Amino acid sequence: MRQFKRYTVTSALPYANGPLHIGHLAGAYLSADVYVRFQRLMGKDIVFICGSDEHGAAITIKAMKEGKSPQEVVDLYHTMFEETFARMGVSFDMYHRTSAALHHETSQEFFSTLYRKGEFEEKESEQYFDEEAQQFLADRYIMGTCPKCGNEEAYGDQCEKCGTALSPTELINPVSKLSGAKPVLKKTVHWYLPLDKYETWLRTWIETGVLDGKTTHDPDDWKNHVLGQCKSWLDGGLQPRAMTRDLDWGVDVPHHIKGHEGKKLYVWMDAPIGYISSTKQWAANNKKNWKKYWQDDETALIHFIGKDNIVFHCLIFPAILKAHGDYILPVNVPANQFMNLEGRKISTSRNWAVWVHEYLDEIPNRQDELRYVMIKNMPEQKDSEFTWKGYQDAVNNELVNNIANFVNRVVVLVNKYYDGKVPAFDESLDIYGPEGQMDATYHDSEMLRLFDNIHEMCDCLRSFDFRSALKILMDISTQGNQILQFNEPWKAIKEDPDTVRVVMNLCIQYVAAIGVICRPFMPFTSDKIRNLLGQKPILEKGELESLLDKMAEGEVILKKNHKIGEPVHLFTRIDDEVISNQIAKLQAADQVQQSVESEKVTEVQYQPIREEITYDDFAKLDIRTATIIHAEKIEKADKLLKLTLDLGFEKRTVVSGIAAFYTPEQVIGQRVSLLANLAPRKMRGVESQGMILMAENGEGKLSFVSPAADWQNGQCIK
Ligand code: B3M
Ligand code: ZN
Repeated sequence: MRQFKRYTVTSALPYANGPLHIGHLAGAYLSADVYVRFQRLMGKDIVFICGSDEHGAAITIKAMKEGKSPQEVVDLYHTMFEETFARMGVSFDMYHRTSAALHHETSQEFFSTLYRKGEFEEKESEQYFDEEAQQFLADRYIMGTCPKCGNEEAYGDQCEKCGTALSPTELINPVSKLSGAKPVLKKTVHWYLPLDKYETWLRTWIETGVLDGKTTHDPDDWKNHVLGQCKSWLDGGLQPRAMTRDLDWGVDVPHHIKGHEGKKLYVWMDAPIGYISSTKQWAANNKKNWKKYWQDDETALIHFIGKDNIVFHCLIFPAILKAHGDYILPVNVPANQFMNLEGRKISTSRNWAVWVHEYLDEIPNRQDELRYVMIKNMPEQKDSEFTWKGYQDAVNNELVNNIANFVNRVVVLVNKYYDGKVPAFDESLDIYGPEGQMDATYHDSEMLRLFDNIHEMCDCLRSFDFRSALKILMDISTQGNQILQFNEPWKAIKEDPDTVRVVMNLCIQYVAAIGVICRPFMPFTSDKIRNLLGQKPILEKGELESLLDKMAEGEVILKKNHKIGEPVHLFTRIDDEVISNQIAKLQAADQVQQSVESEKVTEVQYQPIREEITYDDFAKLDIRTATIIHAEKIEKADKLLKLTLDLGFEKRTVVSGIAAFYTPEQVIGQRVSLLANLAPRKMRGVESQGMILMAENGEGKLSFVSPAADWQNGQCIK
């Protein structure tokens, strides 16, 4: 991405209706924080904006469920968000909220401008209405089956399964979330944004980066999955979208507009304007001019979001901004995909999540460990996965064994050999480098390598490739360890103290560099390293830029005789117990959920009885008792398991379509009934010698049909 004079970076405003989980962090917050901290270190003029999204059905439905007022709900979570973000080191310049008066004014002004310019189409239409609750049912107040993918839990505004934007009238079998009633259609008037009319310029802008004949950005800088979603929306044809709702919680339609009574702004109209009102508040607090950050071509506007918000940030909000006329459009929307947890989609309602505030309380003082693991697994291009085992391995094998070990060894040795002072060395000294080649200036060439690597890391950060950037940081630390390992100063100190001076000076420069370049990813660790080196904490005011300038001049980072501090451990190992506690906690939440679900009275569905057969037809089936003694997944077949069955007199291989319901571990030892004289059949290259009988319920779930536990294998079932 080209360089800009200033940057306005936003993270999606989280709905203030429940605590933050790691999926939120991985999506819109850590990514933005890494980017912003980096640009600050490069001396850029940048503002990092966020706040709570306090309107919309997400809030009022939560309030209704808990018997609270919407204001009580948003107050609770807004405070909690502020605290959690701060504890995690997410360094917003402003964290605002959409219930603030400044936001109401700002979004009303915006609406008025569009109204005055004649951008809206005022239309009467029939919309779903809940007669019991006496309320129109837009967005999340109504649920039904998605016409695109068949998901039965699609909302009136969007299907979260396939990402399609919906309107309530498209839902199949709609039901009111308020009363559970079947809604009726009723007439109402709303103001629509005619997205269909903007389609041409939106397509040109998305596909070529050209807006009103001027190039604003390079689409090649955008992530493929983001462009892909935008194009598929455009190809599907854009529809006018109502910007108002019949609700009593939200921003009032400005009162000078005829027919405003009982109407509020659509939450996706007001929430993105929240970025602007948040910037206004920041500017007011810091004596800045907010307009420069939103209305100047030399400002890069960048939205960090999760993939479910792509259409709103790439098409709808840009359309709103352009319709207003005074605003810049985003130069990039580096959306992330989703992070799964232990093999399953994170689910708030099912409590299948790692809640950030609980992590901070239960595994204290390990913010950077979580940041590290999240960034390492950031779902930048595709969905990714968080597992507790992976977390433990990354901390123990990478943070402890690599970075902490390197920094600690260097600090210990500098204290031991040179009384904690950075050693001077003979700059012309010839020593062998790690590759074994003769190198006249070993120190110089290793510093140059460091310099090149830092540059490469910066390029990755600029292009939103945070995983690769983090990898380079770790590689630099690995190189530091290799320098130590290769030269073994602890052995050479007696015979060759001159070489050891070169090596230790070099290593302390590496540590000093790491103290700066780890900052975007692990700010708390940066503070620790700087403290350890007797340096002032980083203020994120161009420190990386000046470090690179210094290195380009061939200067060292820490001057000779600079006094460093005593060694401390940057990271410590995570014990097995911490991990097993967290896994047990997830499993417990899952069990509670399962018992809640089994208590739900679902309407049992019965299949009709099939065509009559004779006893002879039945007698042809040879069904035997058996035990599953081995099970494994079949590659690239997510429904199939390859099983080995013990029939007493022989063993059989059977391929069974039960993988959606059982893991291999769950079925080992399971007693089953096997149709044993079914002709063998090849599935995915494996010959299946029989079929296991399963009971299937109305929801398509499967369960084994088993003989008593003490029954022998290989017996006939008749
Ligand atoms: N609150 C949706 C979400 O949290 C919404 C984002 C608003 S960004 C302007 O996913
Ligand atoms: Zn769908």
